[in-house]
Amino acid sequence: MTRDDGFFALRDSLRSLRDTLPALREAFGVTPPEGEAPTWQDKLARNVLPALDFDLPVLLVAIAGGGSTGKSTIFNTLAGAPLSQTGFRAGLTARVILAGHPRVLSGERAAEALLYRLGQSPAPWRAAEDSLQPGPPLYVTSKALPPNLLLIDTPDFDTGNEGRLVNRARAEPVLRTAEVIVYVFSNTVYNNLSNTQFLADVVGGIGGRPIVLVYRISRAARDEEVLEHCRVVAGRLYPGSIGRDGFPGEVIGVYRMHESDAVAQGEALPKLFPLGRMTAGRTLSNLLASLDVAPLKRHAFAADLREIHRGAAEEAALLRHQARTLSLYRQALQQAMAQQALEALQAFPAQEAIALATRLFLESSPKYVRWLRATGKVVGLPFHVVRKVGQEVSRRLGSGDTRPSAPDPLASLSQDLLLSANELRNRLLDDALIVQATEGDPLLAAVRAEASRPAPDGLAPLVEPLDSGLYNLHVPAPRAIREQEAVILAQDWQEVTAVLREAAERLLGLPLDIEEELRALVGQFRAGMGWAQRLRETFFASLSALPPILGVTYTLLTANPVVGSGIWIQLESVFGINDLWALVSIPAAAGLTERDRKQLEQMIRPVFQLWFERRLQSIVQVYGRTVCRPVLEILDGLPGIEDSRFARVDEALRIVAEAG
Ligand SMILES: Nc1nc2c(ncn2[C@@H]2O[C@H](COP(=O)(O)OP(=O)(O)OP(=O)(O)O)[C@@H](O)[C@H]2O)c(=O)[nH]1
Ligand SMILES: [Mg+2]
Repeated sequence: MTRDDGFFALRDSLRSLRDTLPALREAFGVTPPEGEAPTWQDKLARNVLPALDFDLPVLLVAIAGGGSTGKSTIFNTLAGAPLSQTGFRAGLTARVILAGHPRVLSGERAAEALLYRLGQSPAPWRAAEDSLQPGPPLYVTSKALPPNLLLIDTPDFDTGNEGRLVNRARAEPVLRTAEVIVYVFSNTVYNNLSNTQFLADVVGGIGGRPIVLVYRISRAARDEEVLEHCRVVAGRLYPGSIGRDGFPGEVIGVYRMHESDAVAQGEALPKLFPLGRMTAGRTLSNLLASLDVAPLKRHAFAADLREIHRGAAEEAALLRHQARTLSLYRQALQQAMAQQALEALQAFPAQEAIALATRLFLESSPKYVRWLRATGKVVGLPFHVVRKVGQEVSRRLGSGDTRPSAPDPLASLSQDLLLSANELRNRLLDDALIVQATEGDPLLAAVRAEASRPAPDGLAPLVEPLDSGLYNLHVPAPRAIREQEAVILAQDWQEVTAVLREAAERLLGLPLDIEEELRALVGQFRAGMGWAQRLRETFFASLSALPPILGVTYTLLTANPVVGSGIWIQLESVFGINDLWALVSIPAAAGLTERDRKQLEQMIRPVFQLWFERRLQSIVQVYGRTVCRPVLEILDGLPGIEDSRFARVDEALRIVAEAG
């Protein structure tokens, strides 16, 4: 950690705020009209960042003081060129001059930004005489200046003009602009109250500035005497703040400058002799170069930084809220899609499922084959043709290779898909998606958390408790979605219908690819349950009495269902929906004994779960490609709460907020 790290951290944070927050805002589709950026952004770009937007810590130092004290002479010495006119007449310098290394003072815009408090656009310097005429501030580059120093020469603030000290009003914004003030005074005025009082008023009013005292006095004066005079001046500037060496902490350096004819005649440059312990023998340039710039900038821009922080934090909070609203909506939409898919998944191909399970069971059980052989149903079949046994069972169950003989299952599935899709579309047009949840649903937790936060745009979700541990979650549609109502409405419904019909064809029956997975499961539960040994001929007989397609109903249940005539199957959390149960109904006419029902349940459960998982996913995907596509596309195009830019903005805000 070097001393400059603080400066770079502050600079980079401000740059990051300048770039990241507006980019995020834009990503949310908000673009303020030209010239109507939020105040914080304007302040940041115009006032604060220009003073930090350098590749090295740069200090803005103003040379201030009474008339004819030698300000311009020091300015020229540091700048390495006669930029400001000097002379014996007090009140000579009539304008502010800003000088900097070309690396930092890159042009008019930089000068304007640095001097924004002066309220006048600076003009380029052409000749030293320019400083004699009143007018806008001047700016000039000099390669002799150290790049870390921006130097301001100022008009004196004590020239009398019809009894009024006109320069004082002008000096205030200049001193406010400066991050460090070099105060030049001479022996004749050091004890003059009115002179120091003005500066005291200003630096007091602007919350203090670090100050370097330059005392022009005869070389005959002893250092102790010189220091004593400087203490008097310092005490006036910062009353009540006495620190080390009898100087207030704000005084960071003291120099004496001898009266010199050579200097007055322009034959020599003035020399500044360091005095006092805080100066520690350093030249003025070295002293300034050794300063920790970040706290000085923070100090000079304290009010601006506070305002920038407040505005940016407020905007970040709003955008974050929007991102959370979007993410909640996306989750709710997933659940709504899953719920609508459930409604279309009413027909479980039980016959096929039983046949498949049986076949896989047979294939995995040589014992069972022996049992079948013993019953004489499948005589003398070698093990390698055990597959045939499965097919035989299938045939006996009225299924297998033949299609289930329901009343046009394809037509009814297409119809269900379409109805569900239509309902889904209507839900997308609502101001809020309402989805049901139980206590364990992550969406419920997310909605609760969001409902407890402030909603700057008024879009707050709502938790509505229903009976028996169920909740209705009202998740507001984000602005971006509402704005797309027309797009959602304008969807080509015929095309949607065609896609759904085509999907229905692929969704009939059991998914082809579940066999392998099921085989493993069958092995597991056969070993666990031991139902194999108890399978009886009458069980198979009872299966053939089942209707070809069994109706399924889905219910959110917070307590285990009472076992009834059907088969209850608890489903693994689907798309964040917990506590979901399916009831595969078995008509009483099937005449299953309790034992048969149990056996059927054990056999059907894993197939059902696999079937359900795959089918549900497929249907949700189909809805995602059709009815929900416009909405999902919008959601995909918008930043999520996990967008790294939020974290960057937070980090930047944290650094900007740090006490200076
Ligand atoms: N003898 C002597 N004269 C100096 C010294 N420094 C500056 N001067 C002279 O004092 C006069 C005033 O100096 P400036 O640098 O113009 O003073 P200033 O503070 O800029 O004055 P204004 O711009 O009028 O406020 C000039 O003639 C300088 O040459 C010094 O150290 N010794
Ligand atoms: Mg001057």
